[in-house]
Amino acid sequence: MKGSLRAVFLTGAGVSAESGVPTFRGEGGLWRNFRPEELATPGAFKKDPWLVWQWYDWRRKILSGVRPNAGHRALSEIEKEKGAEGCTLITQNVDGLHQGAGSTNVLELHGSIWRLRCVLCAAAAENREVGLEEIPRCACGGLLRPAVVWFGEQLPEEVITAAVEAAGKADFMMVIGTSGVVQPAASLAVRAKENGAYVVEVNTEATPLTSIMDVTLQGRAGDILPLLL
Ligand code: BJW
Ligand code: ZN
Repeated sequence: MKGSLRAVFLTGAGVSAESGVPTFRGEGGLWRNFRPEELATPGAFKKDPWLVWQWYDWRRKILSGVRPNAGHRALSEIEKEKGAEGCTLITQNVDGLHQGAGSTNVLELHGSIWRLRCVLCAAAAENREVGLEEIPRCACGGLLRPAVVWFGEQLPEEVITAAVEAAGKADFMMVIGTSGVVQPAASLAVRAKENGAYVVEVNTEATPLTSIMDVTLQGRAGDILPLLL
């Protein structure tokens, strides 16, 4: 991992699973029979903002009590060893655990659950309160929403632009703990591979991305990533 090779790590919910954060899909990943495709949408928020907020408040409560795990820590160590310039961490996670572990060159493709944004005036601010009794509101009166990316919404332009560039220039990409079904995140791995990167997957299960991988490491991120050090 040392030297001038450009490494990109693309992570998903599986990297936080060992911290006790539920994943989206698969066993134990659902909430009240909803699928993310049904709750994480602008339409769902428009129809029933309180229902969507209850989901986010439940998740923020869980997140406020968890800590980064050995997988997050290993990625932060790798960044320290290699230097942040040659080491880009692209995450789909909104939990902030990579930064909590000390990673600095982090691209949050799907935003952050700890930032709220007004649906009327777009004012945004960090907010870590949990245990909501009603929908939070902006000073302008508009409803506040989590500053995350829902289905059908564009990813933050500067973030996806930087991620596409990093993936295209990568010599090495490791894809960790993502089901690889959500776009455009999953296509970053394809882009890296097509541009000549050596691609490695770390996952407890096979995914739609497995077939393009040079190497697949089947197992838990928290067990496998520390071995890279
Ligand atoms: C372990 C482990 C352990 C467990 N160790 N591993 C092209 C084709 C078809 C559709 C589209 C397309 N382009 C765009 C779309 C539409 C859509 C999309 O992708 N749909 C597909 C589902 C079909 N995409 C979008 O709408 C995106 N926007 C967009 O493209 O804008 C332009 C556009 C607009 C309109 C039309 C067309 C284009 C936005 C996507 C936003 C996703 N948002 C969410 C919610 C974020 C906020 C929140 O957190 O609440 O992001 S959904 C949810 O899924 C969340 C995640 O980041 C994302 C990915 O999930 P992830 O991380 O992969 O988790 P899981 O649970 O799925 O998988 C966990 C994995 O870990 C599993 O594989 C386990 O095996 C593994 N694992 N424990 C290692 N210990
Ligand atoms: Zn406002």
